[in-house]
Amino acid sequence: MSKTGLLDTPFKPAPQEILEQYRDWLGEALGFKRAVDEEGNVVDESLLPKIPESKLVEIHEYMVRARVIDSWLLRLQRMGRVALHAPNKGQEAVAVGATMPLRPDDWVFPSYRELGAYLVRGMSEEEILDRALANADDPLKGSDFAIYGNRKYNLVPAPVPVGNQIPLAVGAAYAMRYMGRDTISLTFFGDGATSRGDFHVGLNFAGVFKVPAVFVVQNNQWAISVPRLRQTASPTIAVKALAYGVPGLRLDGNDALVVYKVVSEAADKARRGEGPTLIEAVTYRLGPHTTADDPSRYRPEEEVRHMERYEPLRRLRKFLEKNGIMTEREALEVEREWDKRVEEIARKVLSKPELPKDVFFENVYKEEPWFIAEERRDLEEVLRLMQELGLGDSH
Ligand SMILES: Cc1ncc(C[n+]2csc(CCOP(=O)(O)OP(=O)(O)O)c2C)c(N)n1
Ligand SMILES: [Mg+2]
Repeated sequence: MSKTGLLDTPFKPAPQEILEQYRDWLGEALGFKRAVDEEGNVVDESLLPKIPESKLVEIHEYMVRARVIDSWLLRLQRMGRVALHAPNKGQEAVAVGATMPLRPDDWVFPSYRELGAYLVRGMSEEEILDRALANADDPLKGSDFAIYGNRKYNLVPAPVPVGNQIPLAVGAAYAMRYMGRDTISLTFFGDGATSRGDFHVGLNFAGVFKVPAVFVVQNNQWAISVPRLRQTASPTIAVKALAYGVPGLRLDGNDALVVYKVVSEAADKARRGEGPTLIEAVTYRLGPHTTADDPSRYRPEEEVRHMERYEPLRRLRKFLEKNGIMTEREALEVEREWDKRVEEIARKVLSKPELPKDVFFENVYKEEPWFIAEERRDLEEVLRLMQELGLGDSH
């Protein structure tokens, strides 16, 4: 693709060079890339990543782990031990496929449906459950409005306000280049987030300053109860990037291999200083928006049944089996094994002590000011009183 400057020819059409570049971009933004179809058949050899079999087995294992921890979070929420969970089922290929090609020193800015990304970055199931239960080992010490994340893994805690991570990822990418590093940032967000100002602010800055960032849109067709067609009149989400001078492309987000391939190319490009890319990963949210949602009120069950045959784990397993890498039975064994392991972890995590009640006074000020000390004394007084009246425990 030719390198063109900004359009600086007022009162004239854009130069041929720009028109050609945009024609290419438009094709990609309206098209649809897929390496493996829902029956596990290779449909485009050129879109398969050139990675060893062991890497394919690893992709499968991470996707299994993401599905297993997701189901445990759901169970623990139903048991009343986890306050809220946003199910990931059906979107594991995007989270895993997009994070695996990154380097450990790259930065990941997830949304709230990327358990697979946390695992790939090195976070353990135990840490994820400690956080979800907000027990004494919770790395974020019970703080609300931040989901997981840990500096150890260059994994930024996901903000609850939709799309807030987009300008943060852009700023971090800009800072990395400013500091002369060749690290990049990758951020995940949903179709709904592309209607927020933060998306447009972030993309605009990224386009103007050619920051080393990769934007991965998990287009799962729904933003709570708002369907994709009510979200935007744009024919695709990818096409929105073009307005900011950023290439956008569209792919099958339930095909882990095409996600891996396209993200690794976008990451290399960003690393070489050739600017950002937006990738629209077309997928489907098989579960409810969160455990506080009842999707039967706004979407027909038949739609979900229909989309199940496209789900990413089934597809990868068919591909692995057809290529003699792993049988269906072996794949199910991997799942059973992880389910057993996570059950043990869940038992361990459930028996850990709670956070101390005054934990929210910590990590705010380096030195405690008088008014916090006063609030802390008030809390102690309330807790003492509650205990006297038999209204709570003694933490
Ligand atoms: C600024 C803001 N507005 C509204 C909400 C409530 N809310 C939480 S998730 C969500 C839908 C987001 O949809 P999408 O970006 O498609 O992500 P998905 O949940 O589908 O993964 C909304 C409206 C919020 N958290 N933040
Ligand atoms: Mg969505």
